[in-house]
Amino acid sequence: MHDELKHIENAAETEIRAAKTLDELEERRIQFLGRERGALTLILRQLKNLAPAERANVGNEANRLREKVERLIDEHAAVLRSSARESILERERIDVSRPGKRPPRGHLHPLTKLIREIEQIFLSLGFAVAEGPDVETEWYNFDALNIPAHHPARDMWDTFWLRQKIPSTKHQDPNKSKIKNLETPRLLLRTHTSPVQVRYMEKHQPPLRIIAPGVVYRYEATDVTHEIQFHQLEGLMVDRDISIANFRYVIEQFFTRLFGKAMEVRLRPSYFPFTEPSFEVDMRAKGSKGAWLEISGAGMVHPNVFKAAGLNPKQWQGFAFGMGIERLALLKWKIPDVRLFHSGDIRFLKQF
Ligand code: FA5
Repeated sequence: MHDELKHIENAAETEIRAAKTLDELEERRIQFLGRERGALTLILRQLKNLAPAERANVGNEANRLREKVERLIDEHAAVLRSSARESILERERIDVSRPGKRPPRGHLHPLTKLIREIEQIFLSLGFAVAEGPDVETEWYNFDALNIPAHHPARDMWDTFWLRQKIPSTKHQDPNKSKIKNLETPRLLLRTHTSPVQVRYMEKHQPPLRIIAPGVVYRYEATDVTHEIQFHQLEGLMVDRDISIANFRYVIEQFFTRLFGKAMEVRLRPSYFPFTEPSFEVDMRAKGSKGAWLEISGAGMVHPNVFKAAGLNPKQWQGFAFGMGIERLALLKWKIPDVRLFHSGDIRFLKQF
């Protein structure tokens, strides 16, 4: 019996430790401790055949061995469980440093990028950024800019007028009928960003330096350089002693920084009702013999505009300019057709 117990003990030690899974370990438990045919159980069953002294002796030894086998099983179960967890962790490991699958993402529209770049350049020159509404009144878009009703200069801007409900009268087509109720301003989609000049000067005392980028609308046929909806960049600088030389410097600085090379400008006499004198601004790379590109309208702020904004034209002087942002973009990126910007064509937009 002692030998048998010794044999079981040796077998238990090696075989329990050799179990590779919890299932195998359970088989080993049944093999040694199983109620029916467990090796140790069989020994304990034979105890009754032994002499009393021998019985106590072997009984003690067998119980000690059972405890040992139970302990071996528990210990090995713990080992198997923890390595099972490790293998699960290993299998399900997530390498957070691996490049992921990116969801497709859009990016800023090229015009938005360009406008932000323009704003940065002017901010660094000490200009603030101002805004005005897209739906404008006739007063700010025209009258305050020295373009009274019936003035032929109104023809310079083909206007989208807004149909309005006039209080206490029938529907009127504002293009055809005179509005008797002068309290109700006629509304339109602004044809240029110049109204922001007036709105800003009403609220701010000079000296002032602003740009006003924004969307404008014109009721005209589209082609490679004309859209019915496009962006303008308005600029305005007012102080006691501002001259065309100040304008030249600012605008040359702007083009030089925007195009990343030294640019020069040429001013040609022109006409705008809200500036006097007025000019068209042409530009080209400095020192180049290339063609001049017409890029902006500009001039010295007309005294009537100061008056409309509540400023004394004897006290203040300023320059203003207005240019098409799409036209700048066409030049900067050598794009052949302005209509691409609003086409929504992803193949075009992806290139920026
Ligand atoms: C004006 O709108 C004046 N308000 C500019 C100005 C401001 C002059 C301040 C003096 C002082 P004009 O109509 O020329 O001017 O338009 C200015 C620029 O807008 C043009 O030079 C051109 O670059 C751009 N532009 C005009 N029409 C269109 C169009 N249909 N599509 C795209 N860009 C246009």
